[in-house]
Amino acid sequence: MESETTIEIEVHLDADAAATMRSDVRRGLLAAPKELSPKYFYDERGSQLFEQITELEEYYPTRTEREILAERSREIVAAAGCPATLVELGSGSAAKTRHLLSAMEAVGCLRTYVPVDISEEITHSTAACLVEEYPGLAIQGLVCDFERDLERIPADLEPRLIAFLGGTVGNLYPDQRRDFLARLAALMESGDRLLLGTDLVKERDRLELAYDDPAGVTAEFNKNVLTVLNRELGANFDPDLFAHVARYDSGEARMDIRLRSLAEQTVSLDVLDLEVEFAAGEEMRTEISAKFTRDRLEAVYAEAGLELRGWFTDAAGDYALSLVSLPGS
Ligand code: SAH
Ligand code: AVI
Repeated sequence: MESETTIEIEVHLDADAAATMRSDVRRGLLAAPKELSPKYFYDERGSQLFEQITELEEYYPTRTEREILAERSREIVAAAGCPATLVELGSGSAAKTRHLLSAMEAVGCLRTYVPVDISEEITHSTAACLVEEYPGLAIQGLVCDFERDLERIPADLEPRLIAFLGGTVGNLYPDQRRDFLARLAALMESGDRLLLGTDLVKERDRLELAYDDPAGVTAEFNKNVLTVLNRELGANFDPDLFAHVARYDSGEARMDIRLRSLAEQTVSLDVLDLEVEFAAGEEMRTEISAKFTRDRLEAVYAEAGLELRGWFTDAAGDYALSLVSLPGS
């Protein structure tokens, strides 16, 4: 790369984002059953806990996706038409993304990386590391809610490879996922490609262990959302009065992750001027994590106006990366 190394990070966690959090949490706590959005897991501590999860023996998705990227990134970059820009949704530490960036650098097409993440701390630290590792790389990061702010992704940097790794698309409900992918499709030009990481359907025992590790890291990650609400919304949740629950729902083909109240209790959220009752044993959903098959994904893409162009999986068939484009492009 001959261009100058630069970092620009726009932050869109403004008054509107705070208002969105207040209305999301109020709606979720007043719903029956109660529910919180997984996007609120990721404060600085939540991002650190997720990084610890990725290193657990039981949590196979990260290392499997890394293996596929390590082996196939050159092929993926070539199939994506050697793009100059890599946009990454939910970029986090971008640990595995290095394989794609290095493959782009090796063929001489890498110019710009656009990390898009709701966690400000991790986006700044990832950008600082990447400019050291890739001299000449221009970083144009966005700290925002990718559902709310998708249309802020720079449009003048095509052809782009838009990566959405880690299986994070599985944390969206089917209607959210359809709208999200259709909005992405509307932003894509014919030369753009989407690279989507998805966990695949497998035996219940492996799935449940991956989301309920014996060391309790996933339990701590799950309960961290309560600490976020305590800080951001003046709440008084006691994380010790909730238990982590992770069950596979084979009918819906998704992990269903909850917090179970260990006692009858009342929690107040001062900023919302709200008091919420929990019955002993009551469960509040904090995340779903959908598991897919190739057929189902083809239907998901078609419904959003997209087409599957490439399929990259590990030998055991545990995890897949899909290369997706607008139809016929
Ligand atoms: N891509 C990384 C991280 C996955 S963890 C990997 O594969 O390991 C999910 C990431 O998505 C976190 O970094 C989290 O902060 C981010 N995230 C979750 N919901 C988001 C949202 N609504 N908008 C933007 N980023 C979000
Ligand atoms: C970020 N996302 C894809 C993870 C997953 O596997 O659904 C989040 C996670 N939740 C518990 N463990 C990991």
